[in-house]
Amino acid sequence: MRIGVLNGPNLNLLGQRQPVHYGTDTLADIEDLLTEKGDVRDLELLFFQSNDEGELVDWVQMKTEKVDGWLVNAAAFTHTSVALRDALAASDRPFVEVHLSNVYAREPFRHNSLLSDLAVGVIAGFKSSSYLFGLEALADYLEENSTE
Ligand code: CA2
Repeated sequence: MRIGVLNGPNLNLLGQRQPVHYGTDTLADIEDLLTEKGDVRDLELLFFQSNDEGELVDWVQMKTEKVDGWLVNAAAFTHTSVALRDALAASDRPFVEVHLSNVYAREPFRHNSLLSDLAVGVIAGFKSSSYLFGLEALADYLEENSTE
């Protein structure tokens, strides 16, 4: 199975600031952890990060036919992007939404997600482990719902 791992704005700064919310792992560290887990679960992972909403939408459109599902941390676009929501909905591929921080313990504007009602599930608050839990959950979901 192939999974697209989508990371939104400012996540390229991980490891440099705000460790209380986001931990100390860099995005490259997280991608390495996911690759290790992917090898164990026989998953091929495609990674993409952008600070640009249109680039994220383009990537979803471009990779849709190549992936079985998505692991998504849309960062601030979680709370604002109808365009990314529409792109994920149009892709018709299941996705798990992940967040490093516990968004529900933060400012009220972070409590609303434009993606979560479309997601298979949401994992938040476990720093880089949120991605690992999310990948496990998505792989289990895809295996259980495979038509092959
Ligand atoms: O907790 C998460 O994973 C978030 O998706 C992270 C977003 C935030 O807007 C969401 O509400 C929750 C922010 C990512 C910014 O990442 C930074 C990393 C290091 C330094 C500054 C920002």
